[in-house]
Amino acid sequence: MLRNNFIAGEWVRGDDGIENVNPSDTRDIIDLYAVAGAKQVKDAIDAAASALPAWSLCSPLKRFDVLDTIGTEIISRQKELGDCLAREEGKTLDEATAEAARAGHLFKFFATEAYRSNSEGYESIRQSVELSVRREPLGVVGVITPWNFPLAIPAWKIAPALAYGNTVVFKPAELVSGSAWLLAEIISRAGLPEGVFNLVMGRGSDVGQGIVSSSKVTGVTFTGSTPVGKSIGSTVFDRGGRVQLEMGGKNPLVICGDADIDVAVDCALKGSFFSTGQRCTASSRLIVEESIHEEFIDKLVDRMSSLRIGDARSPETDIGPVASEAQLEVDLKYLKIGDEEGAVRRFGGDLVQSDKPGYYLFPALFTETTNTMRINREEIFGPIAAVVRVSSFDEAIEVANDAEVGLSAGVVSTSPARIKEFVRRIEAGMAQVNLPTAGMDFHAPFTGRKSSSFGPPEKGSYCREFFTQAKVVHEAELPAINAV
Ligand code: UN1
Repeated sequence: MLRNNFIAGEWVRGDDGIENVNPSDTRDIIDLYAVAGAKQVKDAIDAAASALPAWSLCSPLKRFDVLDTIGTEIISRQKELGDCLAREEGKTLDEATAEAARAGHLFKFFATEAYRSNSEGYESIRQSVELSVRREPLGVVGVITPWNFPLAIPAWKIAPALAYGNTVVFKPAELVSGSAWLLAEIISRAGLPEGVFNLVMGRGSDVGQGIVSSSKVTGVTFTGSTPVGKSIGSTVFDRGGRVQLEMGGKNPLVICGDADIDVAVDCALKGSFFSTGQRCTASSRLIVEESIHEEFIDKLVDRMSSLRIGDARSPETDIGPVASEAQLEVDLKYLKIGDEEGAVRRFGGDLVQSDKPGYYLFPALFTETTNTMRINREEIFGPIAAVVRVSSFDEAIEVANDAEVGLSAGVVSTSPARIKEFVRRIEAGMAQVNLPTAGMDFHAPFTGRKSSSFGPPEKGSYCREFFTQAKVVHEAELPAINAV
């Protein structure tokens, strides 16, 4: 069955269709999804622009109701949504169901934020002048999302966009059209006026480009790779629009000599390999102090050897397949680069034989690596981690900060003083203490430093800075005699 785009309140056929393939079993075609042509992208943007004036003025109660309704339905259908997500993206059923629930809670969080986008008053320094800052919606927002969190990331961009009075043109990654379509279908029945929310599926090179380059799209919020983000950023900047970019990570997990070894191994295992390592918050650099280095590696390899790699929807599976053939090629390329750079392939990295044709790769651990190697500098986005041995805590921080990106960073230690120092000195948007570098609370802001992020943080109340624009109003009191 062809799943259509949603434009101006109608489901419309695409110019073309893309088959969505299950990475756990490539014989399984999930469905056929419409690809929007240039005219449909334009129609969606026009519909969002026409719907903007009324939606931006509608009561916060209406916005609350719509977002809360969406959140409730997502939460009540989390198993079904999680099943679709696991089937098309390859994360395990538990991870996928938890992501669906997270998406529902994000809608509910932003439902309440709809009441908080109000103006603020200040005391003027001048007598008889009133000073206020109004929060007005940004306008038409282009939402461009990646394949690795097909429900949560769209939720944390679409929900605040709507809560703060914007209209939306949503372009999901084509690899995960199934989850995006289900989400859009739920949104389409929640009571939004036509044109407030539009779905256009298809490739970044044309559908994404159409959104990014349209002068009617006031702002673009994007999560994905650093090169694509930078290119979107400069296109939107050149035409005077606003961008919010969440891009790559090369997240360090510092294991101090005083760490609880079981906590350290658990954080590394989950942070590096769960969700098949396909998270921009994954721990890809394990920076380990000398005194604990051997013990940490032995125990991590021990835990890795019992990981079960298999069909994402089988209850026995710990790690699902790589999401696509293209991503598997990237992973294999970096495994080769690591071997050629002289890193020791201590464990894993082999293709896993299965009775199903799927993209199964055993998680890999490199040891004896240096921070200058490409495997420690470039984002791989796969189940591959590298250990860098350091001789002191100071050196650990130096290595952790020696990166072009600064998204998430973790420390495992039992020393309150070291933890404090790590949190103070680490150049990252998010610091995780005795926790994996991935996995953030849904109501907290999400942000990175250096090349990881551009623009105001996502999520939490902080994203209001992106989804609204300030208008500063100085108003003189009229002399009593003239006031009507
Ligand atoms: C998380 O680790 O909780 O694309 C979420 C990503 C991030 C989301 C990570 N933007 O991996």
